[in-house]
Amino acid sequence: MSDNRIAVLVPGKIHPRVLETLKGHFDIVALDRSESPKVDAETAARVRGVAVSGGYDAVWMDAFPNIEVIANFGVGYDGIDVGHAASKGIVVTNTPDVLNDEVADTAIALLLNTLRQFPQAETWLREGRWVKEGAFPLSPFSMKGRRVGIYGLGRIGLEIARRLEPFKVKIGYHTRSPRDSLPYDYYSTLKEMAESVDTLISIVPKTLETHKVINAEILSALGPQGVFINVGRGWSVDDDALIAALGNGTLGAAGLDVFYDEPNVPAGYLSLPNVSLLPHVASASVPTRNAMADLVADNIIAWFTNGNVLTPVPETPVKSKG
Ligand code: A2R
Repeated sequence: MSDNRIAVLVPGKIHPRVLETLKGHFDIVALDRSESPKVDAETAARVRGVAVSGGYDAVWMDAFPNIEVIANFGVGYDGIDVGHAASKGIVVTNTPDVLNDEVADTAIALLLNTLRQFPQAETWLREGRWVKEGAFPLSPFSMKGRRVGIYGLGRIGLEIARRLEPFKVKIGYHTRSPRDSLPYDYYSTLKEMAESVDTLISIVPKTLETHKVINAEILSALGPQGVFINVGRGWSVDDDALIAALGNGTLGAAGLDVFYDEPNVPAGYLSLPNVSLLPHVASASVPTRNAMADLVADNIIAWFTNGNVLTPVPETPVKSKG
């Protein structure tokens, strides 16, 4: 470790490309994730930047008195205590936009898998059941004629809407503020949208307002032909209500890429035939994860070269270092 290079902390695991790039510019302080950091005061004082995947809390911020920037790997930054960062004048960055296409593609794939049961059909073939038992049963649902409501029409939600257009489905959305000049129906409440559509796609961030909002009432409004897709955060779903609705036919089917307490998936889902489950892979392709890794590193490099960052989160100030 050289004394005149800026030190950047990497707590826990991160995409290897982040480390490779940062090593060319900074000293890396790599620490295991634990409740509080185990580091000597001199090293702690040298750390001025953090590159992190999966969360960074107030205890870890306070343990390094000279942090200026925290770069999060991922567009969702709910794991970072941004309120605490803002109070200390620390800039937080995330990785928006570079994953929009991948996540939107995954949402459409998951929707089709859920409606048409393609994963189950492939298993049918692989297990030799096509030969022994004949054709795979007809899928109960189809994309045709669906009325789709998108909960969250931000950067990713808009890409999902655009991809849905060629499917000739009806498209609506719910956000707190309507977006200008879009050809989609706006609903001012989630409930109103759920009552008007039969397909709900959730792509909202994890915030206090979005906690378990996909509940029994919303699921029952979607109805027995209804399908729920989640590529946002598991936090937004009342799992007990969803498992019950899928089990008793209140809701037709669901496709989930995200869960409340990842990587733990409630056992209730695993035994249901009408849910399609993915292990949070929406952005998980080599090219997209490389782009996310580059943006993490570029934010830190930009801060220490120009005194600015590329993609700050709205809650933290972008103070120029002048
Ligand atoms: O409500 P608005 O007008 O701020 O619209 C945002 C919407 N949204 C909500 N809609 C209804 N009720 C809420 N309480 C609520 N909170 C936020 O979610 C906006 O349309 C959308 C978020 O869009 P972006 O900030 O552009 O996020 P992006 O990049 O689309 O990613 C969404 C989330 C991430 O936060 C991760 O959790 C996940 O997807 O990967």
